[in-house]
Amino acid sequence: MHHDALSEAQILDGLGTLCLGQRILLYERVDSTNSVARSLAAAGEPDGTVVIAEEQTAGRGRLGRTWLAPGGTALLLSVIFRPCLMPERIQALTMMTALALRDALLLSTALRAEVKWPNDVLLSGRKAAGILTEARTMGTSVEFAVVGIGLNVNQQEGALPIPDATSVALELGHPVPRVPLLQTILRCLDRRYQRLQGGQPPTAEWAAALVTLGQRVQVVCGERTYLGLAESVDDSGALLLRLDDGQLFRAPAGDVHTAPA
Ligand code: BT5
Repeated sequence: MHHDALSEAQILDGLGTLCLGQRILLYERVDSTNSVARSLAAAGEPDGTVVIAEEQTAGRGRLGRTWLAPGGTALLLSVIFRPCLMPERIQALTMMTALALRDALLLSTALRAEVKWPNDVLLSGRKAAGILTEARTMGTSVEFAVVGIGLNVNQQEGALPIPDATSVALELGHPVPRVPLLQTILRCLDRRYQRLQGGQPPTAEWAAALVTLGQRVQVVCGERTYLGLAESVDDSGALLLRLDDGQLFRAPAGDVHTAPA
């Protein structure tokens, strides 16, 4: 197994970002970088702080699911944001992060990633990264948000938890050094965050990047399943599904599966 250790000094070397990674906190092992980042944010840690871990003992997905990655193989990080966003626009952070991951994968590995609604990044149709955005709101504003990124980098086949997952190394046929890839991700995120803070929402670009749109899909929202054509998304990140009876259904969150034609 390829193991290239991360170091704060290497990550900061020539980083050149405006906001992201002004502070980088690197841990060998934590329960979840999102949990660590949330506590730090609640204690006043500034916009752009990055929490990274080599290993998580309780990595989280949405809805109590787990995120699994063997130590030292993946990129597991959470970014603290203090965005000028209304709480109902918080998914803009997930959108910009998915786009930044796609940008960074193209720049740094030449792989062409796809974005799947609502929070996945795919390589060759398989899940290579997941994004978990959590926010604390105060009235009509977002006090802080934590955006967690789990990107499969150097995992080999047996090290992936589900058959539908892949890694950068599996796609390229060889492992890659994680530090330059991480730096590229932070730079791409930094640029997109500046744009978001400047008032430019990522929705149109995100919609254009989504493989989900135009597909006939099954959307699972809690206990219920809806079948229809994924028509568009709105600024809150919700999926607009054209049901077979012609009605438009708005799915604020959920999971999509390709449906038989
Ligand atoms: C996600 O949830 O995809 C968000 C994952 C975010 C993980 C990062 S790691 C750093 C930060 N700290 C945390 O504690 N979390 C964030 P969701 O869409 O609910 O998908 C979760 C599902 O993805 C699981 O139930 C598995 O089926 C699958 N999964 C778990 N580990 C995976 C992996 N390494 N690669 C691909 N799929 C995985």
